[in-house]
Amino acid sequence: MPAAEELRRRAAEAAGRCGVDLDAVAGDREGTSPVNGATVSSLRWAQVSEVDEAVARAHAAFKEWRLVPAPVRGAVVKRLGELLTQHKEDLATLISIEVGKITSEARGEVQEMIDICDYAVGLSRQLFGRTMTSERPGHRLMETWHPLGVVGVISAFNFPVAVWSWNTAVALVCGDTVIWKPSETAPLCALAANALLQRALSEAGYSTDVSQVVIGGAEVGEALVDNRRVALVSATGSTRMGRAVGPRLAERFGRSLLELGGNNAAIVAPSADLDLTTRGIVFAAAGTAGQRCTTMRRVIAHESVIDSVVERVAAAYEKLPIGDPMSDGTLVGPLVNERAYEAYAAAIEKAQAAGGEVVAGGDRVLADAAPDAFYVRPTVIRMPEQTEVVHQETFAPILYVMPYTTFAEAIELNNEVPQGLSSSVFTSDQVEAELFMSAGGSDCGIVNVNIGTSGAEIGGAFGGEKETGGGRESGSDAWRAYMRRATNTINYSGELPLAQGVTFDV
Ligand code: UN1
Repeated sequence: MPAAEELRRRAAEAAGRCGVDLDAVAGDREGTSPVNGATVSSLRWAQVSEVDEAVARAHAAFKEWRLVPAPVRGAVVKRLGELLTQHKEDLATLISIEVGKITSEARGEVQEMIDICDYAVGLSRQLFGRTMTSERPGHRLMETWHPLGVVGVISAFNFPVAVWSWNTAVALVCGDTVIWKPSETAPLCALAANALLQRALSEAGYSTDVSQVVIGGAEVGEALVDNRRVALVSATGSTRMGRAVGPRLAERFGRSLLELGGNNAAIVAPSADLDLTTRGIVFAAAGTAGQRCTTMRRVIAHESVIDSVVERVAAAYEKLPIGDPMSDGTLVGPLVNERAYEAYAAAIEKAQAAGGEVVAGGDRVLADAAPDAFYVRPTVIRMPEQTEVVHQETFAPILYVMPYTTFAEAIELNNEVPQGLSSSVFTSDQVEAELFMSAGGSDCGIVNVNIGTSGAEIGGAFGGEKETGGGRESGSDAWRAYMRRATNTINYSGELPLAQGVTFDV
């Protein structure tokens, strides 16, 4: 395990290279690394009054930014993409240090940021509205999309920077300004990413108030949610957080974009290619130490293949290297904190009490080498059925495996949980694949065939249904959430015919 001093120094250097002035943001709120429990940052948290000041500045900046032509805004996002490319290693280092991601996945997260910048640059020339046929002669009917306002972004620890970038790159080309409340766990990541964007803004001669970050706890997020000048809050986190945020925004008719819990399953059909299936399951279930919202938490395997699936996955789990996420070859880093470990241990206990059999993992490791960190073995539990604990999202690497007999039953089990983010089917039977993707199939926002539940590309819309919150971010037409639509009717007839055939002659 790296020494505490070493981590602190590497984090400070990486943040400094991205343009963070650590002295200017210093304070007494300590941030620790899940890698070894060491303190890696000491920062000042914002007061609620400072959030309102930031919103006022963002609102003033919006009045200018919304008038900048979208492709010109796109050029700023293009520059952000270049700066992210230059500082990919710095950001990846900060991600590994603050949230414990292995190097390859930390780099992947930064790559996802670069990808969304590319996407948003293209989008900046494609914020299309439609032209509709009018029912009246000599009239044109069309819609125009306009910037919405100040967007609040609340992000979680597990994708400490990518989630911000999906929202921000798109929001910026849409003409919005952004205030970001990052996870308390990853303030340096946030300061570093935002410093790069502020540099891109300054270079192009725009106000840095277009993109601000406020470091703090739940009260900072609440202040964004309650401020009437924040037009949209995009919040990623637990369903519990979403339950608090959604109604508060609705109360003031603010827009919300919620990305909440997942409880993602893969169905493994008798015709599945079991080598590919095993690899798909292991990355989705054990990757990121089970801490993605898209992590695979359930396998629903046909009774004829379940033994073989369990055996293969358990064998692969035996070989997973667990440890320092920044050392070569590690595939499983730490859990984010002690609370996450407690939730992991409690879920395993509950599953066992409900008749579950632990067939791989199930315990903490490296407690001697890193007593203040929480490394666990990814766990596979064979369950007799989909019991209560299986309905819950435990943010840790626990995979429950259940049997099915008919494909219809497998779909029922997939849809039975309260969450609806991601889902997969492993099958070589085209009819099953089509059924799973059909109206009567998976009820999730992401429905995959022969790949796992995690690791979505930015080109598609990302999000899910039911307790996942219904929001969509990233690609496809998700940009519309960040704009307001105006319907325009233009009369060039020289007459004044009324719609619906109404006459009103005076
Ligand atoms: C999350 O865990 O909050 O599909 C997002 C994926 C990533 C995003 C995960 N592209 O796994």
